[in-house]
Amino acid sequence: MGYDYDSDNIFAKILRGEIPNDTVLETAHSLAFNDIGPQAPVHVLVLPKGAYVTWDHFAAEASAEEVMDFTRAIHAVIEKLGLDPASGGGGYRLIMNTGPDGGQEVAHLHAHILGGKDIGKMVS
Ligand code: DGP
Repeated sequence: MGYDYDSDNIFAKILRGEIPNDTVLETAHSLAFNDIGPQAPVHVLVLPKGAYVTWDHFAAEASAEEVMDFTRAIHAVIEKLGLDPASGGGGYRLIMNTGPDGGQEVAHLHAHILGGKDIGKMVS
């Protein structure tokens, strides 16, 4: 088994500039853009630019600089869109669908940030 990255996936094409995206934020190692089929008023995807299939792949093999950049990029999107309750925002949900049981469709690690309204509870 192991981590087998397919560079033909749609987010790899977006990162190479072959497919356009609605960029929210870009850092040295991460890119954030609006989801093509938003499930909430705010639905942003945040990707590390490196070739990582899943969160596990990233956590195991990314450099400390990439991990910090990705973490701070997610935070920067949350701040930019005014979602952080500590800054007066209404909150948000952060999701990483992983593998077939987790419903992951695109095999390049991405975090979903959902918010902009009360989106209810998923896990109690
Ligand atoms: P997941 O199921 O976690 O792999 O989420 C994949 C998400 O990617 C899904 O919410 C739809 C979104 N998506 C798929 N193709 C594109 C695209 O070409 N552009 C953008 N912006 N989003 C896309």
